[in-house]
Amino acid sequence: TTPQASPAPADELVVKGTGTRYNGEKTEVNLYKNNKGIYEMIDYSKRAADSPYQGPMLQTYDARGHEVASASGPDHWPNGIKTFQSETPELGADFTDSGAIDAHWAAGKVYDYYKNHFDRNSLDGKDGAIYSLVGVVQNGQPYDNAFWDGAKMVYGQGGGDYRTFSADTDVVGHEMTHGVVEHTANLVYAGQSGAMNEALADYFGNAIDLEANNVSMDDPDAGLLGEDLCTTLGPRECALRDLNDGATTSKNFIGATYGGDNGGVHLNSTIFSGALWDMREDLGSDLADKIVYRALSAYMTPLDGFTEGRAAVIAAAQELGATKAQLNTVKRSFDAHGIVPGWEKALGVDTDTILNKVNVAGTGVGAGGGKYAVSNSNEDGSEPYSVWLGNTSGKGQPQLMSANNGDFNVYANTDGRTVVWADYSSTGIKIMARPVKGGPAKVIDGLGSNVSGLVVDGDYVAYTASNPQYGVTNVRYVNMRTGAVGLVDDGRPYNISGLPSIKDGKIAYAKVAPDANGEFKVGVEVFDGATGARTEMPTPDDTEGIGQTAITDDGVFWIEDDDVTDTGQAAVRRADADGSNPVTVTPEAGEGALYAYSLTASDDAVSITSTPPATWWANDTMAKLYQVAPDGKGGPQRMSCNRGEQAFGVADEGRRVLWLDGTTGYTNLVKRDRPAGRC
Ligand code: ASN
Ligand code: ZN
Repeated sequence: TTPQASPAPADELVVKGTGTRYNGEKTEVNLYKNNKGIYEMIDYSKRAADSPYQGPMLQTYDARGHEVASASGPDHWPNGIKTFQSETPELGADFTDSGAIDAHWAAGKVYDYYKNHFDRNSLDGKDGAIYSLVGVVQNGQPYDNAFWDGAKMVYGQGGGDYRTFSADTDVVGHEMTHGVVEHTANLVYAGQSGAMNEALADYFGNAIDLEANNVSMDDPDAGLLGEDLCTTLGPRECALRDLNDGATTSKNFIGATYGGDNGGVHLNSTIFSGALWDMREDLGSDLADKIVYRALSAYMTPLDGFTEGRAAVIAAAQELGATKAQLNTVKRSFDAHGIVPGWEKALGVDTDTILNKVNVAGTGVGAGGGKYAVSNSNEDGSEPYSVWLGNTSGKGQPQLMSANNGDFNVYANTDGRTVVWADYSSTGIKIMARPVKGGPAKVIDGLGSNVSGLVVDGDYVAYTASNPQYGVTNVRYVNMRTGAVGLVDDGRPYNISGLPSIKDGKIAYAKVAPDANGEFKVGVEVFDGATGARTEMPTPDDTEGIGQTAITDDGVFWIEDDDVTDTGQAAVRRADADGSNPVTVTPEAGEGALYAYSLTASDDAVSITSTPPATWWANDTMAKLYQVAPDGKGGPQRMSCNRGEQAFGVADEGRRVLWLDGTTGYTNLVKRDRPAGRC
């Protein structure tokens, strides 16, 4: 836990030390000489003499070699770390190379900026102590990042191409501004409000960098964030972001779901910060900074989106007496970045929203029999997940199915009669089932670790779990009526099975198993719960990979990758449940080929998630849903023309599909009842 700020022993509270910054500049730093005569990186100078509070304001800790996990979160503090210490007030190369000088010096500059411009007393506005932990690592390796964890700044040690992340004043300003944001508007760190949180951290981070280092707004690199972090790359190549990148909502808004950068908080921040930075260029730094700070501290609220953010800045400008011309400049800055009321409408979303802001990562959506089941969290995704059930039509109110027990309730699925999910707690994983019509939730199985991929139909539930006996994963099934449990592939040594689907007591799954010659073969199999029989589906002997399966009254479907030399395309194939009548639903190459990544099917349609190869985030290369007839006739059509990420598609009945959609910057559960066609 956070150490208490101890009242200072009557030694020398403020001693001027000297050191050298990463950029070679000699600088003064405030040190504290303790009663053993040691100089510590503690700065007592910042607090006003008449402050009712006591103790050190700024403390910079030597966290070199400590794991980032031990340092992140207000309740985590690495074991036994101490402030940086020296026997003399002249701090040598070690203090430079560790990033200690820059961290300590810059923290003082950030404090001064907020105090001098806005009379703000520290990050919390209440003279709260400021802790900087410098030099953490990740799994013993360089950690190329920095963050505000709700109570302190933590800087990664860097290494190779990167310096320790305190090396750039804008990064220090950015992280400390997260602290200011938390104690003012408290913008929720997800989706659009999260991108604004990031934008404000970048805006003030850069403003502070320019002031502290005497750089003018006219400098072509003034809008770069993190440009000084690199050991070899120049500023432009090194920078993490550029507030002058000209990003707009219409061209550049990345519709990632919560699983991607909390819904694009960094990916979309320069749209908002770019508008603020334009304003700063046109109004001058003094007025612009006052307006932005006033907007942040008096007008913005936690769930604001870009449009509310614009309104907050305009309101602050008005309150501060901006002229009509200045107000027009403010509006023009937002206009130029596409931040205008109703901008999301122009995205042309063609889906029905079933649930708003489903802030969960990695735990999909289930559907069947007209019902959906999905995990949900709170506004910033920080709360344990609970399972909700609702109608896929969108009518009526969703119901809470899992206990509010502090566990992570995940991988929910339903056939319209029963809801199943996995309850992850600190003591283990339970497989839960609860009737849709009412009645308590029951534990139906309790074995396994790494549980995922739950499916349910009628009496049967199947899921993937680690099999401790052979250290592999297998599909396990439960017959809820008889209580029978087992592994679909019988748990034979070295058999691996996964990606299950289920219909009328038949479970389809992908498997890897040695053949008679001991050679490993991948394939698809169907296990019949009633007879115990296993039927192989017709896949080529030399297939390279099998993906998700689906089973319906119509047959068995699977993803099949026969060529690993292409750019990642994969075919979708089907056969009757007895393995006969194989059909290529979508091919691996040529017209209609998809980057098939996942699959879901009803009796009327097969819906395929396609994920083209990508080296960076772009709407075009994020997951998209396609739908095709079970026999492949007519070829695949786009399910929806929404331009953002379409993740965790799940078929209900008919042609209806639900999925998590990130297009608007919020992770919404959406549906369509038929494909959109061509986009
Ligand atoms: N440096 C990042 C930031 O402060 C760390 C993070 O992703 N939270 O935004
Ligand atoms: Zn940030």
